Amino acid sequence: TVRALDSITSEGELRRRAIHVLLTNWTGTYTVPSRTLYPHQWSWDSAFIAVGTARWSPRRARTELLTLFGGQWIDGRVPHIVFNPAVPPDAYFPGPEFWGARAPSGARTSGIVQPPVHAMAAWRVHLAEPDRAFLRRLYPWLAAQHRYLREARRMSGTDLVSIVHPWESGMDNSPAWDGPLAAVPAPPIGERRRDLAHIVAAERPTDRDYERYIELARAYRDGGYTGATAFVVEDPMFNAVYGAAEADLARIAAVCGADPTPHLRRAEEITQALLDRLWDEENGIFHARDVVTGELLPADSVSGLVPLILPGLPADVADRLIATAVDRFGLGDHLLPSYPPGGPAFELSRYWRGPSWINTAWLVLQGLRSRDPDLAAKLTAGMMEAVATAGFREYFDPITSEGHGCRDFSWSAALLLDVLV
Ligand code: 2M8
Repeated sequence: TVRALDSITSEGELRRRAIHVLLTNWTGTYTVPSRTLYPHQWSWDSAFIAVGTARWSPRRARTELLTLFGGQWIDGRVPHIVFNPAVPPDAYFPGPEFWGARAPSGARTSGIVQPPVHAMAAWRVHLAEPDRAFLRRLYPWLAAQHRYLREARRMSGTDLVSIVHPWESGMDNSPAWDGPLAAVPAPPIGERRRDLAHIVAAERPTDRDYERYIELARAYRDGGYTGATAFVVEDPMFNAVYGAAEADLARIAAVCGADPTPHLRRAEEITQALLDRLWDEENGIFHARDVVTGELLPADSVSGLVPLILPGLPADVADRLIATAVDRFGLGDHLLPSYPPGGPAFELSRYWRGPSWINTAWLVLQGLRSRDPDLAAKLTAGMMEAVATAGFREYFDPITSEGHGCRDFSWSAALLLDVLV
């Protein structure tokens, strides 16, 4: 299948174009996800960007991660946005004035987090060009990031961590959040949305969604960025990434001369807690749990497949997840959608409610490679075909690969570079 691509675009050409996108979006110290829609530094974007950037400039990849951690708070949290002071404050909503937060470095930031893919990224950057001094510098910061999650976010009292805002999941308007969001009040926010200046409304979250996002963020901010909000959820992807990152932290610790065993133990505990609390045996997928009501949330999403990346996931669970990915998400036939095409909430082009995204495909790929190399090759070919057809768009129609969202989107370029190697 990879060969079929020759007729569309050669691998060398794709690589050249991907590097061009990353060069265009590089600011000197980090890479914007998009020049138009997302003009600041985003937390998990930077981790994915570092993975791909390491394939052509390991030095830049190290700078990308070190810059992001320049926005880390005293309590260890890595904010989901580090604002660029050179960008006009109204270029993105909600901007620095809304969040009203500063890191000890002086950087203006948001106050919520995103999936902690950073230790996974740091390890891959090190593999691309071993640099012990880099890992030694980053390791305490990564450890603090994880300590924050462990100490402030184990809100059910188990080994799983909770998110307190849909933006923390990275999958903002996933159908999985429809239930818990319905309970959140939604006062009008006026005309402040900036995203609609760049992208058609049909490809973005709705105004109702935004009203709730702002209400939740306001309440969390007014509580001093601690405690719960009306939205407290244990998400499979967030926790799977957190567990896989602990396993990579163990590798990083070993290189730094620190003790890897606490990280390995935590990776096991997180894996076990995912199985105990989020595995839906009947449906063969992980589902998010609403910590407010205690209920499992019924919507399938690609988030529920990401636990495949956990090294300690039992083989029978992994086999069932792969079967679900094939049967309900069409893995093997087309690029992995964010929500199953046969599901009641499916939308072809609306953001996280159906379209395929390169980052979630890449995460699942990390778990598939050792377990099912043939399917992994098909998924890789699907990723390449999507960008060869549509360019480095933000997301793609899972069936036709038509591109949606912004153009020249950094993680689509970066993760393509990673899989092209
Ligand atoms: C999207 O989220 C931001 C808010 O954080 C937005 O809609 O403005 C999501 O796709 C998120 O996963 C991503 O990190 C961010 C920047 O690419 O955009």
